[in-house]
Amino acid sequence: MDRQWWKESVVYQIYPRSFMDSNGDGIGDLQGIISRLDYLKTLGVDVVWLSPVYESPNDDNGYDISNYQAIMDEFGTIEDWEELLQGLHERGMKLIMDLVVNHSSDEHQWFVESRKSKDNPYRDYYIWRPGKDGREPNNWGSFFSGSAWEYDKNTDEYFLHLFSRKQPDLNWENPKVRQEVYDMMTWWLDKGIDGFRMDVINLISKEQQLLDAEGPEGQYQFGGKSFVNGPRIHEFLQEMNREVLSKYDVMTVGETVEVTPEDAALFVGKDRGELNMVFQFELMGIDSGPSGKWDVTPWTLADFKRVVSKWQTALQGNGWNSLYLNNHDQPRMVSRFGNDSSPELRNVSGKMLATLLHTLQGTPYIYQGEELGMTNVRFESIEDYKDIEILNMHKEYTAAGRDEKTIMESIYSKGRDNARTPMQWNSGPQAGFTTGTPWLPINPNYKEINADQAVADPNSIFHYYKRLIELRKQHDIIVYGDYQILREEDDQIYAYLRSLGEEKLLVVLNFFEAPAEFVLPDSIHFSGQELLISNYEIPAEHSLRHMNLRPYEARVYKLQ
Ligand code: TEU
Ligand code: CA
Repeated sequence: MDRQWWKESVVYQIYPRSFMDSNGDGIGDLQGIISRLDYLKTLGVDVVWLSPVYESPNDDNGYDISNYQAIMDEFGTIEDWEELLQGLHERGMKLIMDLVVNHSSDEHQWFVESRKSKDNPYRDYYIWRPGKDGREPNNWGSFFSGSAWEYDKNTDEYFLHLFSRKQPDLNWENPKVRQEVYDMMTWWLDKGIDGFRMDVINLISKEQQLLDAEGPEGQYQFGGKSFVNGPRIHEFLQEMNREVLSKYDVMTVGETVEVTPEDAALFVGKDRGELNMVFQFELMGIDSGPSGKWDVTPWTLADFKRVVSKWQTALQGNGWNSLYLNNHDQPRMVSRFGNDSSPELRNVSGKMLATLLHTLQGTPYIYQGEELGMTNVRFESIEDYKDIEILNMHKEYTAAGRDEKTIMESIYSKGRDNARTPMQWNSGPQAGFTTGTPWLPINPNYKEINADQAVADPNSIFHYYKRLIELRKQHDIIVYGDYQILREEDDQIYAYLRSLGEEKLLVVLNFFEAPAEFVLPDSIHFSGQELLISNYEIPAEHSLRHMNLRPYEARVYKLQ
């Protein structure tokens, strides 16, 4: 068993803008986080992943960085950051920072220089190309609508931006860029951080001809073939590991869009010398239709189980999974995969989903508010939304003549602001998040759904998460056990075994509101059983051979 602290950890993601405001400007900040560290300690998480807090014009809420070694004014000072790091370490928690180096902000000094002239020493820090026939250099579309190229009149060339036009892609072919990144990483690591989450890290290597993507004339296309897991990606990551990461006891998780388990094994394989784990997007795509995330289609448990099982088995013994259903880019999981139609169903379905995430093989990631069962939001007007991805989509679809109601329904289902409404701390004004006006409106359900209520209620989702995290510490099998799905064809129940030596862990999850019967395969023998956790009261005398499961019922047994 290859024991590693990052395999045994539970990570909690903080989106600083929406976590806790300490100075009444309606924007979360570092001192706000510091004031909530005991809450995190009570929950029992081991690592905090802090979304970007660096200087940024906030075109993409901090994922557009203008100074990698300075703290955004709105969030506080580097002294506040040092205090946060110390506060976490004193409580036995670790801190990983967000590394956003596929692109910088266009207000970064490097880009300010680069756009000055074609022979500026920083020109090749970015990807500049002349236009073609009076148009962009190729037909690639941006993740945030429109072209992935922006014309810059001053030097009569275009620069590449896979995301917003204020997020120019860095040119990783340039060894000076790579060295700048490694020096910056070393600066943060020498301050004592415990690792990095790496933003779209598998996009940094582009094939150099920058060829058009296939697709009908006159439409922007996803150019993924030219930059997803590009030609030099493993060379770059192995160099980053050799030059920087290998010198520290750190945890790394790469955000890798479009990866398959086979690709992932090349990033996280034990002897690859690259990353510890990656965030895959396949599971996040099971409710997207052919034209992408806004083409909302119903997901099926068959698809859900197929994807999770594939990843569990593909990385078994050679790599490691990250386990998540929520983050700052995804809608709230209890609304998307659970049931938020009533407090009772939200409670049991939130606990069922948590049981899945904390009993699979891999490191679980909790996104702020997930432990409270926070839900999606429905703002009446597009004016209330702030996310650039939402606003650009709304503009593009409106211009294309789509009707407002359909557009808003897509935003209600999949918009990133679902995850970015401020943390709901209590039932007081502005949910205790701020004494001012929040940068994004609070979800109106904060009076029922908030941390004070959850911590006070032993039957809350919060205390269920706390118990799951404790179990992880008590039972190696939860971390290191092999995974084997049971009753794969069942379209309502997700059941699986984890095995480690003679021990077995049986997990049985009813994914829906309808009651369901589960019959344990005869092939599973055991002499003793211990119920470790369930989201319902289970009568002391009950059979494991045949279970009648209530709505969203989850059960975890240790079998001897
Ligand atoms: O996200 C990368 C990414 O692919 C997301 O844009 C995702 O595909 C999309 O939002 C799904 O709705 C990372 C960051 O997590 C995201 O917040 C940034 O906007 C993006 O990179 C650019 O830095
Ligand atoms: Ca503030």
